[in-house]
Amino acid sequence: MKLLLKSFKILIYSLLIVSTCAITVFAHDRIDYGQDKHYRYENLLGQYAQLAVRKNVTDLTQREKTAFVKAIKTLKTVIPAGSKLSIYDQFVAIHLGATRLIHNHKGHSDGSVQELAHENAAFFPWHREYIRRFEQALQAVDRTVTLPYWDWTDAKALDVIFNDDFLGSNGQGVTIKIPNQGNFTGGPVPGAFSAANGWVMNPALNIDPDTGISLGTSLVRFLRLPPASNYPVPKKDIERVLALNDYSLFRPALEGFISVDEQGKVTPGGFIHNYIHGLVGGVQIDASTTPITFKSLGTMSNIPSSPYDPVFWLHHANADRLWAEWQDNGHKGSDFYPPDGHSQPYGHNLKDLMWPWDGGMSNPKATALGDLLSLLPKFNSDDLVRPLDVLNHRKLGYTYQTWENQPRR
Ligand SMILES: [Cu+2]
Repeated sequence: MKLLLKSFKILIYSLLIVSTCAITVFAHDRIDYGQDKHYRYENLLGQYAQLAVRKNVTDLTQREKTAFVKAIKTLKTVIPAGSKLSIYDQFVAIHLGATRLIHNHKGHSDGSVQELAHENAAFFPWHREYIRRFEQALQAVDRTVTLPYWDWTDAKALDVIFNDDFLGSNGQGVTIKIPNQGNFTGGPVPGAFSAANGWVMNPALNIDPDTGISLGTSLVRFLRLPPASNYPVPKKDIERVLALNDYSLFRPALEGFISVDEQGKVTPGGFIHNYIHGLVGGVQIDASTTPITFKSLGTMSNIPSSPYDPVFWLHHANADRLWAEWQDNGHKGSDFYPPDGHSQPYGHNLKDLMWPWDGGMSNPKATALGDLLSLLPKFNSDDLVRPLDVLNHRKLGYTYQTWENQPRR
């Protein structure tokens, strides 16, 4: 009898737990999470997993800011066995490689330089995988750290991020005179991310791949240098992009190659994600060329090496958050992406493997990038990632805080 009672109790308890789980899963956007920014989430196998919660940078506590900077600086100093680069620099090398390598994919490559991570459909999937791996590297240093995101429509965010107590201020020491606009300052960043404090960039990786010219060893910012000086990004601009149903418009609109107005008229230009790269790094218009070209001055505006500015991770967490929001908002599943069948260059179709997680299927050939090939980290042959594999960010083990505090539209 006692035993029966005991099993009955256990049954009741498990029922209680199951019903709590059901509510929990149903309302997972509203669950409290502990101070370590993880909350329990029932995964597909019915087991609890911890989802890392990415917070708005303006909501970070001082302790969280300090932990984030400390973990980043640790990755900058730890050099894995057999590597010439620190873990942080390996991440930069991968980004640079993805922008400017020649890949020979068996059966479908013409041997030309390919962009694996930008300017096409894999922009969101590739960066989702890339920044998740970086977040996991940070968590190997300090398991409480998650990537904060930079909501570009948040006026406060700029001062919170570019502050001496976090990612450092604007650069200093260089004055640029812009006709009719005044004098603007930028240059090497002082503080925790200065070369004097150990933030020394590898000149072979901090490079303009178009010219092959190295951009030196210091983190450089020209914050809000005209013409890329408007901040914050208007909320309606983001909402208009989120309302686009077609991924082949949503992606270039958020990446920043087109803008789509209310009437659906498409204008080419540099907007949103691309614009923010310029807002931090600084770009100068060179009117002496036809067509007019833009010269990047700082680290963020030279996109191939831009992960050398630690704000890169916050910037891309936000791009990923907006993609996730678009997905949650009626665009779940794989129907929206280029299907298998090579309609796009290799790496951008739904079931293409994304270099460098392609099991060695591509044989990258360095172009003008010196010994980049010898610097790249090696990945296991079974470490394979396709756009299809990263469409559900929760399956990758993280979510965004936004949806817990704000009513969904
Ligand atoms: Cu990128």
